[in-house]
Amino acid sequence: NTVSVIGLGYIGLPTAAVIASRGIKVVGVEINQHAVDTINAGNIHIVEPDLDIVVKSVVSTGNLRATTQVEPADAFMIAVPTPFKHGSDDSHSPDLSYIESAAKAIAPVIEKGNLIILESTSPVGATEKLAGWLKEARPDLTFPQDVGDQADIKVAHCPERVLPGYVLQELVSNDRVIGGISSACSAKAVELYKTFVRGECIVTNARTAEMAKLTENSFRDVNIAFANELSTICDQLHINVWELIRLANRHPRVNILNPGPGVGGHCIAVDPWFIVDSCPEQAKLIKQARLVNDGKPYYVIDQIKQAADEFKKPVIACLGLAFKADIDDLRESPAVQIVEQLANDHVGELLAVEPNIKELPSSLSQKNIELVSLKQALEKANVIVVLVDHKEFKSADKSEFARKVVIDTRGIL
Ligand code: SAJ
Repeated sequence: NTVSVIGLGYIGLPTAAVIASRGIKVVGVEINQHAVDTINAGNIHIVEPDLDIVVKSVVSTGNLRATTQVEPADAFMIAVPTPFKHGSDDSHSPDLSYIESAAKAIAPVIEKGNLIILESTSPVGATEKLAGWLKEARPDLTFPQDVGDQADIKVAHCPERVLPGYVLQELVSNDRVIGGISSACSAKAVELYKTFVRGECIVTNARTAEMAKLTENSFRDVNIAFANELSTICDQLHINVWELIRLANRHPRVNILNPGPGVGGHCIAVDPWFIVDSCPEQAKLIKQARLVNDGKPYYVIDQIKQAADEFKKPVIACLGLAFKADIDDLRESPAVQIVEQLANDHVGELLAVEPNIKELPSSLSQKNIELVSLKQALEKANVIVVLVDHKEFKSADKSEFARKVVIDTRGIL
């Protein structure tokens, strides 16, 4: 049996590597030639703990190979991005063009008996669309949306749910929601996932599986928005929000998440919009939560500006640039958004401390932001802004902070 994984990014590559580590032949298809060459040399082009070791080993045994060309396989797993398109009227509609391209790429090589799985987080209805695109390209084959269980081609949605930083563990240990277009599609998908998933494989239909994934991330977004809103209310009322949340969480049925400088990453700030786009009339709370979380960086920027105004020569140290603790991923990071805006507005001298990277991306270094150690930052700065709760900051000697104006968006103090 061979599995073809379409898209070797943050989800596709670990998935391909884990399946290959079970002795299954995996071919990864990726349009980025540099990524293909890197992987075939046994290296990785993304950052994820231990992934390099697994990839090196499965490439050396020949179980994983990357290519830019689609080839026949028994199963195809599509793990391509599903970003959103910004409308002129503040709308955010899902961009399914990568899924469509993947469908058009594999259509010529699919054969009777093949299983096609959509792993990308998708709006409700996307798996049916995928099946439609395949059918359009291959009128010689039968599809489950027309003939149900008897179809030549099986199609299912199985959303990834792994947490960046813990991908290799969670790929294996998490339960999986598997939504086939017919029950035979689900059954065939379960068979494949059972080869590497230790969690439970729970079967539903494709639309419910799509919505389940969007719901998980929206649940988190709404709950973080609640915490972020509390933090601004507490500032108004001169209450320490961290103490407040600690106290409220002593209630057996209350579990408030942590406020922060905003919500980053590639999922939680995106997926709720897919629900809003599908049902704008109904999804009022979900939309409001997005707006609250997207507004939080601007609130923090205002706080920093006010603090800087107290100094003739403000030197602002921003602790953390990553989108969350203990990772080096700076993409879609509210911390980066804040630092960039401060630079654009010439708020003062800007120092950034990010223990997980060796040099600043050019977009930041061009703006005269300087990457320094925590020690240097504490020596030089008069304003300290905690943007990420990295372990290096949590364990730092806090007496050093006492002589500074501190804005602690993560509550590490
Ligand atoms: N954040 C807070 N306060 C909190 C928790 C998180 O401000 O109490 C912020 C983080 O700092 C970060 C953002 O939210 O900026 C998102 O971080 P996260 O750790 O909540 O989630 P992600 O984006 O790394 O991964 C999520 C996970 N989803 C859920 O936990 C429901 C993961 O399981 C998904 O697979 C992933 O999205 C995805 O790919 O969809």
